[in-house]
Amino acid sequence: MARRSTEIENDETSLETREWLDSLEWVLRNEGPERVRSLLESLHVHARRSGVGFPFTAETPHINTIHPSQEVPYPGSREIERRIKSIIRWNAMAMVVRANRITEGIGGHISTYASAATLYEVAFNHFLRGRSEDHPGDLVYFQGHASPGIYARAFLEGRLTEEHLKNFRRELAPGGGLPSYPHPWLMPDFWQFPTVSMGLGPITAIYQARFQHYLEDRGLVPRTDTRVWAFIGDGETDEPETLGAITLAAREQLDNLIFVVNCNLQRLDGPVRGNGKIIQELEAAFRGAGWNVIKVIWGADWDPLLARDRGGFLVRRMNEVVDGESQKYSVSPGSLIRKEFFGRYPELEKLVEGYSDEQLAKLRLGGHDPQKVYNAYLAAVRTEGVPTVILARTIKGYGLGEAGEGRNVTHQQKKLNEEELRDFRTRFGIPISDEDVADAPFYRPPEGSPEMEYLRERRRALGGYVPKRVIQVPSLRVEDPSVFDELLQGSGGRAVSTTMAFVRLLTRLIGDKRLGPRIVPIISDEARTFGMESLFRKIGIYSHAGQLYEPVDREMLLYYREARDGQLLEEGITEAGAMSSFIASGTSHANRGVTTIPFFIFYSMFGLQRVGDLVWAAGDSRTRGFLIGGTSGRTTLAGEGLQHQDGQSHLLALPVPNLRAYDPAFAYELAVIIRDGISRMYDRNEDVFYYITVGNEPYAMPPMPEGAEEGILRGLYRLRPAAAGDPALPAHLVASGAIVNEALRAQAILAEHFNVAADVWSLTSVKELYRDGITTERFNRLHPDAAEPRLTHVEQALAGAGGPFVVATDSVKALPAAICRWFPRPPVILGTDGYGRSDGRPALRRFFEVDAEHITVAVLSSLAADGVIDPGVPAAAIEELGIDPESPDPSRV
Ligand SMILES: Cc1ncc(C[n+]2csc(CCOP(=O)(O)OP(=O)(O)O)c2C)c(N)n1
Ligand SMILES: [Mg+2]
Repeated sequence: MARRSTEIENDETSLETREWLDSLEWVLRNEGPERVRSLLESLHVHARRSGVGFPFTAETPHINTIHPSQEVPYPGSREIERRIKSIIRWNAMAMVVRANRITEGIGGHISTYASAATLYEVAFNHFLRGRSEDHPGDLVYFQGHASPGIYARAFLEGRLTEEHLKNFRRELAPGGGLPSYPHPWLMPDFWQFPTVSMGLGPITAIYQARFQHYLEDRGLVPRTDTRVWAFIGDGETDEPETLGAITLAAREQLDNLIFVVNCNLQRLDGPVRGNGKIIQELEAAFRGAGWNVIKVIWGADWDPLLARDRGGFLVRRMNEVVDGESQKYSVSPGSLIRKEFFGRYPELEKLVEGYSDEQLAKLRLGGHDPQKVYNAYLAAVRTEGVPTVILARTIKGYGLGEAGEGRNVTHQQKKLNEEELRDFRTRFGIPISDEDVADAPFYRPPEGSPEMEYLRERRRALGGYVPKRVIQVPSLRVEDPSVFDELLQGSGGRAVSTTMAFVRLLTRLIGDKRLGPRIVPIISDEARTFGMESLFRKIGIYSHAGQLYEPVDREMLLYYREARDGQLLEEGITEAGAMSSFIASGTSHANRGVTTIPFFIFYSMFGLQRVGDLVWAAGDSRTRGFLIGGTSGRTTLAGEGLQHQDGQSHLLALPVPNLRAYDPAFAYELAVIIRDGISRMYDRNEDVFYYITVGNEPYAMPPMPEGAEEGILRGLYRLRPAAAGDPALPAHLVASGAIVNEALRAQAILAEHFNVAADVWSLTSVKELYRDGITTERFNRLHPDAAEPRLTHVEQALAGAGGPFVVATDSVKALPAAICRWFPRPPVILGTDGYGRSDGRPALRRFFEVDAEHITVAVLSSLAADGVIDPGVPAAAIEELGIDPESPDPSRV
């Protein structure tokens, strides 16, 4: 095995190299690191100028960033902290083991927290500030799968009971239990950030840190040193969201942001980079992006070895061992480590001559060494001007021994047998007897014990418990309710789009004295698309750096104005980033004690479809705010074709429980919906958020019909009753968004040419009707003995309406199909299933069969099927209206 590397021999041990190194050492000792840096820089420049090229490297050697000489001593009691940590380890493990005994296969994770315990405990005991009168507290994104450890700590702190722990992953048990992962929806006083969909924690943490600067720069909160901590898995860094926004963090100088990546080298199935080195790879990525990178790879046990490694053999060996091999060494006996790791070079073998095999097996890694972790955190919080990432090397399943430590199966390990429990107990010194250990009882030290006193004192000193979600904000209303009037009164015949109406309303709202400053418009490079560029000048684009250049369009009225107190968040082309800002803003009432009102306006096709998981996380986070899906409607967005024409976002909004979704046709509908939204979210404090689609088709906006408001909010109202046609030939046209205009046109055709008296209904929200419908159905199902069954809103609205029903929408047919069982009879549904096409609106509506002519034929065909009119009538109408019955089925071509 032993191999003498000629390369090393020639380099590290050659006389010439030694002389250079000795000189460097002398300079370091006598003149300090600054001088060393400057000398190396000069050498580098000189070499370059002499034509010596250097291969690019963004990596530093695979050793700790902080040299032992730069460390400060540990400030706390290592011994008591170790005991507290051990107890938390035990309870976290016991929670999972017990849950799986009660319900086979209920899941849970032992090994993730086992590897991260030191990373968390050092932070809890010395860094994470709780929210108090004097400080808003730090914002901490816990790794989702580490939740057993966070619960176990809260149990010691007295914030959770034994009952809670017993019912981990059994929330539906009597008395309630604990959710598997961090969910503010399920524990609104505890969890702040849903992190378990991997990648969402990191990206939302970055935008959270930026949003903290935004709030401070705009003077909405006092400037503080609140920090955002994100604990992340190394496997999680594979998610594009994890690394996708790290350049923003550096560009924005987010020194209030700290990433802690738990580099246990494993993910669920196996090694993160078996054939490579994840720590080095991440170092390069973060350094390249401009972050301060602190590697915490080796524990203090390695310091003397590194100090004696004069020839650089140890560092070389550390650099060359790939992660798959490292993982193996971390669970191998000392004899194997001696043979395979140190045995590679005779100098290394010699280095550990005085070490027993047992000592070699116990050489601790950096992420398990509180001294190293403390110093990394200290350096991170002292860093100015750039964000910090800590790459901490740990062992997955640390302490599980044979039950899974460092094994590829460890992520899924949920059961420990009696012997394994006993070993765990003994290893961590938990005072549980041999008789009791098999039951995996929870353990809390008695009140007054040094552990409890210490734990409480530490949290007191740091301002209180973490995590904790607190809401103490006054409700918020518009100062001037007349801001909505303009939209309610209609456009006076002028053709405008609902998008234009929205921008008008937003501008008015921003001008409102009370509400205005709290509004946070968010854009992902589409402000001009939606005609919002006037906001650039008016309220400014937020930039922490201000504007360091004279914009090219400075002469123009609406120039691109960036400002430190700018109000608009122009995120660039990142819907995921913009959604993260939306969440940060929409939860600022809970996380920073100030209400802000986000309006994120985006291309509807690149919203729920593209960042649906972030929308789900927004719901879980109890985010309040408005998502505005612009240019929606498969046939309303002309020209853009297959990739842009959205006919499904409302269907995707349907399953998000607290998301209210509206598809208004007219400006007044929009005004009523937004007015109600503001009232619900900021005055009545409901944890809902809104998805409202707007279109870019201009048409005259009518004034609001008398008494329409309730129907608009419920989702359906009679917009225009039939004014002509034979009352004995009734029909009902139900339409949403811009297709309402097609229904109105069909109403006229039907009356004029076919004597049919059709009412037109505006369907503002399928989702509201659906929610009401399933709740009503459920009540009736469970109360069969009630005097009267309850009626759904659809049933109430359409009661007594005779004749056929045709529903026409710019969405897929499955959307209105969700509510059609409450119609007096099954309606004909016209919708836009299929891939879009690049063409104008009339051609698109004909192609997708949602135009007035198709609506007309649908009514006539229904009447013929009812036997009310002759089948020849619709057949002739198909001909007369220019419809080709043999045209291709748009849902299939
Ligand atoms: C988006 C997403 N995909 C998959 C999962 C399932 N999952 C849960 S944990 C895990 C592995 C985590 O590995 P790592 O990030 O390294 O964390 P560790 O447990 O090793 O600390 C996976 C794939 C998830 N939670 N989210
Ligand atoms: Mg991992």
